[in-house]
Order: sequence, then structure tokens, then C-alpha cells
Amino acid sequence: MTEVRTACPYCGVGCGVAGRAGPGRVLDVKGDADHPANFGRLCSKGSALGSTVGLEGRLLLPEAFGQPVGWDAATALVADRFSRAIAEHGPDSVAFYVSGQLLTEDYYAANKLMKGFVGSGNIDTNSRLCMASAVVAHKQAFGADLVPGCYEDLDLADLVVFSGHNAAWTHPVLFRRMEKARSHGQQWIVIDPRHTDTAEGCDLFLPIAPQTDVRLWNGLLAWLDAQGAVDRDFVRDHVAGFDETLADLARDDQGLDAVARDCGLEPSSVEAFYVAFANSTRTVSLFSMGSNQSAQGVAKGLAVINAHLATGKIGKPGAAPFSITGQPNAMGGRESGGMASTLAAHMDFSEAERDRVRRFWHAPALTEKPGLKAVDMFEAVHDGRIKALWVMATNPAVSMPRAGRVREALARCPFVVVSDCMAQTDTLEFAHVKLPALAWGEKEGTVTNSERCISRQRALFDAPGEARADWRIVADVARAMGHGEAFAWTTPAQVFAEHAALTAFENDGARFLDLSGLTRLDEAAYADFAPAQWPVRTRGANTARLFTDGRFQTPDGRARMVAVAAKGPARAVSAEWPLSLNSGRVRDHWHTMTRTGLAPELCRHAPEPMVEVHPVDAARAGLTEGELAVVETTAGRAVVTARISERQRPGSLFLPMHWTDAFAPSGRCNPLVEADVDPASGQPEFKHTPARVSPYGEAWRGFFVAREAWTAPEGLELIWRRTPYDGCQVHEFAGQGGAAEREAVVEALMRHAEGEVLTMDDPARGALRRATITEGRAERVLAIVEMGGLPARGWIADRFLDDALELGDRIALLAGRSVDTIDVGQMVCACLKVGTKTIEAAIGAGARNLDAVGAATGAGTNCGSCRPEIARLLATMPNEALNVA
Ligand SMILES: Nc1nc2c(c(=O)[nH]1)N[C@H]1C(S)=C(S)[C@@H](COP(=O)(O)OP(=O)(O)OC[C@H]3O[C@@H](n4cnc5c(=O)[nH]c(N)nc54)[C@H](O)[C@@H]3O)O[C@H]1N2
Ligand SMILES: Nc1nc2c(c(=O)[nH]1)N[C@H]1C(S)=C(S)[C@@H](COP(=O)(O)OP(=O)(O)OC[C@H]3O[C@@H](n4cnc5c(=O)[nH]c(N)nc54)[C@H](O)[C@@H]3O)O[C@H]1N2
Ligand code: SF4
Ligand SMILES: [Mo]
Repeated sequence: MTEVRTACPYCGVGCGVAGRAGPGRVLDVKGDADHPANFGRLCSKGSALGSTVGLEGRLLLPEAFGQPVGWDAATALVADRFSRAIAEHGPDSVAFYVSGQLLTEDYYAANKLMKGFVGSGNIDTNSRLCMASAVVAHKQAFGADLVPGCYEDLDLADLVVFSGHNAAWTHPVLFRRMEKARSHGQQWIVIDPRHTDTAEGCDLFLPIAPQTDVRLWNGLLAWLDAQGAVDRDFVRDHVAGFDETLADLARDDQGLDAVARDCGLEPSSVEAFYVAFANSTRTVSLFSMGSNQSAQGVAKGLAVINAHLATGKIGKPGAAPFSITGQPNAMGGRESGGMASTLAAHMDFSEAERDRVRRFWHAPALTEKPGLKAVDMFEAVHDGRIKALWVMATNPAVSMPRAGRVREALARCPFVVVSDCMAQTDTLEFAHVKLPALAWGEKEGTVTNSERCISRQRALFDAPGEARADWRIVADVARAMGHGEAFAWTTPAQVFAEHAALTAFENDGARFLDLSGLTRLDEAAYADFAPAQWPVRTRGANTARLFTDGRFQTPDGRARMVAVAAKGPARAVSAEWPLSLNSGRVRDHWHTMTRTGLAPELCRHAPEPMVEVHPVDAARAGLTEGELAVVETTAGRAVVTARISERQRPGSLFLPMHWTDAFAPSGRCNPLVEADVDPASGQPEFKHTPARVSPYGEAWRGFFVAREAWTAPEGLELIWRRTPYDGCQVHEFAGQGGAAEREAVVEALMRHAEGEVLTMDDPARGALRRATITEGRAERVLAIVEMGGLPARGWIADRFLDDALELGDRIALLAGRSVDTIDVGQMVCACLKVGTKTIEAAIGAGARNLDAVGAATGAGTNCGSCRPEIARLLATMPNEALNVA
């Protein structure tokens, strides 16, 4: 097994991965010790990559209208239907919806085809849901979409402000880097309506009222000015718009009390934030989805940037406003022009820029204008303006706001093409043509991470079935549409070289995105390419920080401060919809679970969809911990488990975004989220929709363990969700009916059961138990109860790994776990598979701090994203002076 160095396909940290692949697609991964993003570390998701590379569930053949077809036929069909729509209805009648999980080469090919050869701007990416507001803020402030800082700044900073960023869960490896800096005195301030794991050990937590960040940051700017904490020299030499911005602020009361009141915070906390910001030269303000995913996302970004510009905390070691990217290649998409609102290579739609790109591409039909942004694009699909849509590497039926309406749009669209690696996603249900794409570990290309660092993804396995690289699928269709010469690449290195050449084309230093040093990478150099941060103006160059000389990409070289007004959320809460529905990520899942749902170890920490509710709101609604709750908004409804938590802000609910039809049909978040967008960026307000919550009122509950994934029995109104385990699937469900409904469930789930059937019923508790055993192996286990508890799932699920069940275990399948096993409890450390009970036992046995728990159990010693949770368990220990640092 030879070692291949590649990059992780999950988050925008962009960790280097060293993988050894063996026969049967066995894969061993570790962190690449030389990669500048992670220096050898990986988080739980990266560490579990080996569990996600099997061929189970893969789409391996092209399909058209439900039938497998060859690539030639599939390519010809797509080309023909797109060409016909363009001929009959014009170029704007077609669209591509793409993704930050494509490689830069894929993005480049798709963008070139749509904007240069189809002649429409209608290519947009799921980065519209993610980074669009930061992009617009960067362009307004810096003159282009430029990320000033780098990860080293996170090591060097004295103060890190997390503004709507749950780094402990979403960028775990960077979080570990900051934990190290923290042990040398770095301070953390967390601004988030929820007390996240990132907030767990911070110096100051600001539980901000939803959508009031602009007020808080504007208040900071006014306060800095009043205190004389502005860097006058920096502003004089490098910034425009300072006086106008300050004058604009003066129209409101920016006093601490007024700001604190509007943000729902204590004046003393607001002041502590302001003082810390003023006193620390080396400050990094990380802003993420709590900032971008807002109808005022651009203003939130600008308000952060304004404070940094006014104090000169930019372009210096340890000082930057830092928009952190979510997806592995959100940055590459922005660079290549994958957003409808940019043209290509950081050029837009001015006459001169269009002319330059037209000449470079020899484009016959360069688009004259930007295209439709994601939400508008799906509206245009819904009302019939778009006749042909090609979705690549994203799952909009799950991840778009108003997902119910997006599904309607997809169902109405005359021609839908979906390129994906998996055979079943919620979006593929609507595809007329399904195109099998190479997955991570099979594809070759480049990605750019949050710190502008370009890294190679390299193949570890041969291409399975008929799957092909996304760039090649696009290029083949382009050729079939008659654009042979412009799409004649035969390798990804050629595509990359062309992309690099476009960034360098007629670039006299005016455009910071400049890959001049990479235009001549030949196949061998591309194969060996080592990570580099752009601009890369000469071969081997690396640019860690931008703006170190105080020059920005504006005509006069000055950064712009832009006055931004504080506003409320797009929709106010009301008596009918009194709560603010927030949404986002859990620690171990990735988006729509098409990959992390394959790794049982990643399904333990948050096994099923839930809503987090503050105890006050729960009491008001009559909700009990662990019962099912109905969450409703004007857009839709979900039924999920109630998790009652002090860490939630009163008046707010939190629903994870991840669950899909495949795992929890009634637990999907996005049918509930309204599509209110920022007017400039088009990014939806995923973090706030007025909502209400109430008990579902289940009459009984049950679970069903089987070797395969089952869907809910037809014709019954069950709340159904599925959690993968090693060797089996655990299905949880509940109903509102009586004994007849329970009997019907037993009938449906035990139908055609073979082998020995064990039965144990307890009519007094409405309890029904069934287990089937074939040749000594557990095949199905069913437990239903009207009153009282259900047996622990973990032990039963583990029995599906046994080849010959012992007598005692057979009985215990029905009755619950046998006496001599220890239930490990809820999974805390996904990397080393350590549960709460094991950790509590270690604490009970004398482990008094994080390191001691790690030494005793292994928990928290790999990626560390569970360390805040272990710290919380430690903190529940009585009467001891604990050291959790
Ligand atoms: N485990 C995991 N990691 C991931 C991903 C994943 O799916 N799973 N996805 C990746 C992607 S694509 C992205 S974009 C990133 C996202 O990374 P993050 O932005 O860290 O993740 P989120 O959970 O979406 O949201 C962050 C926080 O914003 C808070 N928030 C909500 N409203 C407000 C508000 O009005 N003001 C403030 N200040 N905060 C608010 C939420 O409570 C939440 O804690 O994660 C990346 N990493
Ligand atoms: N409520 C709510 N909704 C949200 C968010 C939120 O915070 N709250 N966050 C938003 C954000 S920030 C994001 S980034 C989006 C993410 O949302 P999506 O992009 O819809 O989520 P994924 O599950 O990552 O979808 C990627 C799809 O591409 C497939 N795939 C993976 N690799 C490849 C490849 O190489 N080629 C091809 N062709 N296919 C591939 C996967 O199997 C999967 O089906 O969700 C957004 N939606
Ligand atoms: S932090 Fe985790 S998910 Fe993100 S790139 Fe690194 S290993 Fe992958
Ligand atoms: Mo994202």
C-alpha cells in the first residue's frame, strides 16, 4: 500500500490527509503531518473517511428516464435537451446549480460552458447559501473577494472573536490550533444566541438576540471612536469612508445601554467586549454562518470589517477580519466564477472585463449580465422560465430554504440532470438523467481552503463502474453541443493551467487573484503540487497574508468603510409565531448525510433529529425532554425529538439541517425555513424564521433493528427515523393511534420473517416484543411500548455483529441487555468511540481534568472536538477543584 497525500473533502479548513488504500477499497487515513492547515491532525469526520469510501449506495451507471444508458447516449441527450431549450427559449431558459464540493477544475469547466458558450449567467452554487454575504462584503470593503488573513493568525492572535461561528464543531482542527494558543493566554469571545461547545470555555459569552449583530458591531465602532481607540494613521493612509460611516452611526444612540438593550445583552458584557477589542492589537474576528446566513448578512460582514479597518487590525500578524469558509472548495468556486454574480477569475461584468474574458475564452456568446441567484433560480424553475436544469454535487431538495417549494419546482421542471456520486439522494428523485460522478478518493484536482491555500486532491482508488470526473462530464456535453475546441482538455492539469492562465491574463498586478506562477504546471508538476496560498505570482511563491502594505484592490488602493444600518430580522416574531427558529450543524454530520450517514461512528453523537428548546419555552409549550415535538412555521412543519437545554436562548429554537427523507422524513429542517434573502448577496436567512413548538402527543413508541434500511410502513402515520450502526440499522418510530395501530406495525415489520420468531408481550404496558433469529444470527428485533421505557439500543445493535447468539443473549434481545454488559451511554468521542458512561466512570475513579480523562479512556485525544463536552461532564463533579484547561 503506497501512501497518497490528498485533502479532506469536508470542511473549509482543508486538512491534508495521508491515505493508504488496500484491496477491497480498504482505506487507512491519518493527518498529513506536513500540510500547513493541520500539521497531522484530523477531526472525527476526517478520521472516519475510511468508513465512507465503500461502493455501497453508489451511482455507478448513467441513467436516463429510469433506464441505464451508456455515456455516449447520456451525453448526447443532455446536450440535445439543453441545446433545444436554448434554441427555442433563449440561453436564460437553462441553468446549472453547482457546489463548493466540486473541484476548481469542475467549477471552471461548468462556468466556462454557461457564461461563455451557452451565453447565460445562470450558473449559481450552494455557496449562495453559505458565503455569498461575505463575498459581497469583501468586494465592497476591499475591492475584491479577498480573505486577508491566514491560519497562522489564529495561532498568533491575543483575542479571537467568534461571531456566529461554532468552530468547535464545524472547524475542529482550527479549534484545536486555537486551544493551543489559548493555553498561552489567547482570549476568546463568543457571540452566538446559543451557548455552543465553542462558548464552553470562553472568556466572554455574548448570547446575542437573533439578528442584532450589526447593532453590536456598530456600537463597537462608535465606542472605539469615542474612546480615542481608532488608529488614525492607518485610517488616514489606507481607508476611505471613515468620517461618513461615523457620521451615519451618530444618527442612533450608540451608548452601551442602548446597544445592550437592543442586542438582549448585559451592558457590562458589551463593555467587556469593547474593551477587550480595543486593548488587543492582535485580534482576529471569525465570522461564519451566524453572520452570513441573514437577510442582513452583507451588513454583518461589513460591520465586523469596519471595526478592523478603523483600528488597523488587518494585514498584520494575528490581526484580521476572517470569513471562514464552510465547504472544501467554496473558495475555488469563488475564484473560478461559479457564482451567478461574478464572471470568472474575480472579474465581473464591466465592458472591459467581459471583453478580456471573451478574448481569453474565444467565447462566442459571452453572457452580458449576471445570472439568477439560487433562490431566484429555483423560483424561475418553479414558474417555468427555466426549462432545463443541471444540478452538480449538491442536494437542493434538502438544503435550500423553503425546500417544499424547491421540490415542487424540481417536479415541474421539464428536464432535470443531476450529477452525484450516490444513487439515492432526495434531489435525485427528481432527475430525468442521473450522471455518476467520481467521489473523493477517486477524483484528481485542486481545492482552495479558507486561507487561500490551494491543495491537491488525489485519487486513492480506481474509478468505480462508469463514474467520471465532473469536469470531464461537463466537457463532454460541451463538445456534444458543438464547442469542441474550447473543451478539448484530456486531463485536470490542463484545466487547471487554463484557469491559472485566466487569472494571469492581462493582470498587471491589479487583480490580487493571480496564479501566474502556476500557468505552466505540467502533468508531473501538477501531480506533485504542494499546497500554496495565492496570489502565486512566481513558481514556488506563497502569500500568507494580504494587505500587508496597506494597499487594497480598489482604484485608489484604499479600503472602504461602508455605513451599515442595524435592522431587525426579515420577519418579526408575533403572538402566533413567538419563537425564532435557528438552524445549523451538529458535530459529526456533514450536510445532507450522504457520506457521514455511511459511517456508524458518526451517527452516535446526535442519532436523530431534534429541536433544542429553552426550559422556559418548553414549560410554556408543555414539552418534556425526549418526547416528540412539532415545530411549525408559516412555511412548513417537522416532528423531532425535544431536547430541553439551558444552553438555548429563551425565545429561540435550534433545528439541525442534516436529516433527509432517507433518514427521517418528518425531521427535515428546510421545509420550515422561509426564503428571505439579503438584497445584495441573495443569501437566505437560514438562522431565523418565526416559529412555534408544541408536543406531538405520541401514544406509543418503538424501535426496529434490522440488517437493512427500512422505510416506514405504507399507510400508517408514523414518525420514523433511521440510525445506522455497524452491522444493522436502528429505526425509531412513534404513533398516535391505539392497539390496532401497534398491531399493524408489528404485522408490517415482521412480515415474511424467517427463522425462529421469539415473542414477548405485556398487554398491561402496551408492550410488544419480537425477535427473529436465523442460523444463530439476529435478523430483526422489534420493541414497542405504550408506557415505560424501551431497552437500550446499543447492546441489541451490537448483537447483530455476533455470528452465533448464546441462549442468554437470545432472551435478552427481547428483555433488554444482559446484566454483565456495560452500556457505554451516549457517544461523546466519535474518534475513539467513548461514551458518557465510560467517561463518568473514569471521572468517578479519579480523573480530574481533560488530560486525565483522555489518558484513562482515550476520549478527546484525537480530534478534540468532544473536549468541551468532556469539560462539561467534569464540571458536574461535586466538591473538587477541577482543572479543565
Ligand atoms: N460538523 C460539520 N462541520 C461543518 C459542516 C457540517 O455540515 N458539519 N459544514 C461546513 C459548512 S459548508 C459550513 S458553511 C460551516 C458552518 O460553520 P458554522 O457557521 O460554525 O455553523 P452553523 O452551525 O451553521 O452556525 C454557526 C452558529 O451561528 C449561530 N447564530 C445563529 N443566529 C445568529 C445570529 O443572529 N448572530 C450570531 N452571532 N450567531 C448566530 C448559531 O447558533 C450557530 O451556533 O461548517 C462547515 N463544517
Ligand atoms: N437550514 C439550513 N440549511 C442550510 C444551511 C444551514 O445552516 N441551515 N447551510 C447551508 C450551507 S452553508 C450549505 S454549504 C449547504 C450544503 O448543502 P448541500 O450542498 O445540498 O449538501 P451536501 O450533503 O454536501 O450535498 C452534496 C451532494 O453532492 C454529492 N457529492 C459529493 N461529492 C461529489 C462530487 O465530487 N461530485 C458530484 N457530482 N457529487 C458529489 C453528495 O453525495 C451530495 O448528494 O446547505 C445549506 N442549507
Ligand atoms: S477539520 Fe475535519 S472535516 Fe475539516 S478538513 Fe479537517 S479533518 Fe476534514
Ligand atoms: Mo456552507
